[in-house]
Amino acid sequence: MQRIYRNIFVASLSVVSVFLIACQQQAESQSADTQPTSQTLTAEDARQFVEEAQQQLEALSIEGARTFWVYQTYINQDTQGLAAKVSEQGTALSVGFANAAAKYRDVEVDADLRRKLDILSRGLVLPAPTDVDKNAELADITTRLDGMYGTGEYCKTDAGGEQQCQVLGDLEEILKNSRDPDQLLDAWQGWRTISPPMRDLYVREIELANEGSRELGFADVSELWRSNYDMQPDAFSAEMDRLWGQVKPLYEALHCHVRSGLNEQYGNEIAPVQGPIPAHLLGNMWAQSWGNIYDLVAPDVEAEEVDIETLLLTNNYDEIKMVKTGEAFFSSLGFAPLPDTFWERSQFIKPRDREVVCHASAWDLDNKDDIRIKMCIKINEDDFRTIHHELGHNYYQRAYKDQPFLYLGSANDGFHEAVGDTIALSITPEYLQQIGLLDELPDASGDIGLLLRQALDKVAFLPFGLMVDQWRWRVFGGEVGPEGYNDLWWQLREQYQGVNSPIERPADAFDPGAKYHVPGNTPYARYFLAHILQFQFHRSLCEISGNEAPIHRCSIYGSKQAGKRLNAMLEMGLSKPWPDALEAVTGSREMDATAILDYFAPLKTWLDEQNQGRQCGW
Ligand code: X8Z
Ligand code: ZN
Repeated sequence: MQRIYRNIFVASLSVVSVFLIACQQQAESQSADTQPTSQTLTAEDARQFVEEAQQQLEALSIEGARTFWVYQTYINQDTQGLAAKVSEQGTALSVGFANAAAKYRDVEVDADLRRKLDILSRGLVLPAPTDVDKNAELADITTRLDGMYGTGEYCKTDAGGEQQCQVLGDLEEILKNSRDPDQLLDAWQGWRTISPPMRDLYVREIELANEGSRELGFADVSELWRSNYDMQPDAFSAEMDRLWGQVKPLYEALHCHVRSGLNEQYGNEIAPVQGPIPAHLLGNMWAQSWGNIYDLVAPDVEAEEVDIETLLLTNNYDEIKMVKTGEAFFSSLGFAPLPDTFWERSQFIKPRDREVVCHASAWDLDNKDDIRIKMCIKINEDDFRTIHHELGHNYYQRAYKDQPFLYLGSANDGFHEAVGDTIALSITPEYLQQIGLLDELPDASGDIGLLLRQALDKVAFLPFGLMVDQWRWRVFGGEVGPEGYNDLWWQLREQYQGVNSPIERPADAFDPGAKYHVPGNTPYARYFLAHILQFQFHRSLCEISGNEAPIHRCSIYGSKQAGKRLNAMLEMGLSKPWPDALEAVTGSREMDATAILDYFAPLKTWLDEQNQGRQCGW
């Protein structure tokens, strides 16, 4: 996660100080007493209001971000208390601004001012009710949930009677490397023991945030979240469905091939040849990307393998060198190097002696140059790619830093998630050779293997990227009560991903809570969009860079023209509707999945051949 505007909004308003209280009182007294009534409000009033809101938010954002940084890199009672406090104060202030912004609904203002007012009224992720006690309660819950995930571990007593605990990183290693179904199941189930205690807190959190959303004029949190895409909320849901419809046949072909490979490996008992795939067999804790089981489904052809993890290890890459390599890619496109403070202040490695949130994120602490990443890097391909992902956030943040405060964000949240991934699509064998990691280029017969490896991450992710918020939108909308949360989760997992739970889930299970973004309250539709957009960006940037090879073999490494075009989009920040930003890079104003389909076209042909005679679907 990066601190995009919506997150900054919460953090930025989340500031502990007398200063804040003064600001807050000022904001309240202004909206309550000194402001003219909505009948007499003018465009000039609106301009002044927005100006003042921006100033206050900007002033407060730094301390809020610092507090959350310290909390997430040093979780304990004290930092949790501090984080809850700033969250409480920040939400109160932001809700104040959102309510005040609504008063300008009927005032005639220019498009730029309207956009800023809209951002103020829709920018909260979890608005609290104006009631102070409820606001404090919500802040306490959100902070605790974040900490519960960060400190989660699975403990059991070993044969010698000793208590042994495993953290997420340990359990993920098992999911990635083990081919023993019992061990896989144990790790898979074990991680899910962290979340039952989250459920009641989550239920209350939603109650409070729905109430807060209603006060702001939204039906519920679902409508609020879906209203941030320069279109009507229902049109956005339909847009997601449309994009999914474009890629579904490709996903189904991949699913069919993978299920067959797993069946060969594990047999009918564990991995049935028909129906959904048990979720613990796919190499990833959430079955969201499947690259780690490439060996089980790889083509039979004799082509040299390009295994990035092996290349990193044999070339003695350490965590810092991995990040330096990511930075060098951006430099090759013409972006300025990262500041010294990035290297001094980032968290690259999991600290040994304290609890932290390991889930990767990118931060902008001062809305200017104090950009950082927070990761617990492991030397493997997933993390090499994630480093590029996080750096994409940082370079985006730096590119839009001169925008007004309310425009410090991406065109829509999917754009922020897509930038670093776009760069990582250029990690081709040729690029690896250029940077000295690979000696010999594989010939074209290796393309299918490379494409399959890529599809296991990118295509497999699509229905997961979609279903997480399908679940949350329904939960927020009250379509299902707490007793049905877990069943709905698995119903959607099966419907979209064709994946099921390997065992019956206990009555108190709350499996969504074992995925970071649920207790962390990060909207998830953004990742689905990013997985579509990154291929659109890649296709266009490849063209701009003069590439003539098939797009899956294209690397934009070293292309200043591509960098320039990308930067033109990045520096717009949130200042324009997203179709304008998309047009700046691609010339098109529509999100469109044909780019991902083009990229994987040779693989789709191959998968269809492999799947001949197999009964696909679930
Ligand atoms: O959360 C992330 C990034 C930080 S924004 C590491 N991602 C999603 C996830 O891990 O679930 C990137 C891909 C999807
Ligand atoms: Zn991200």
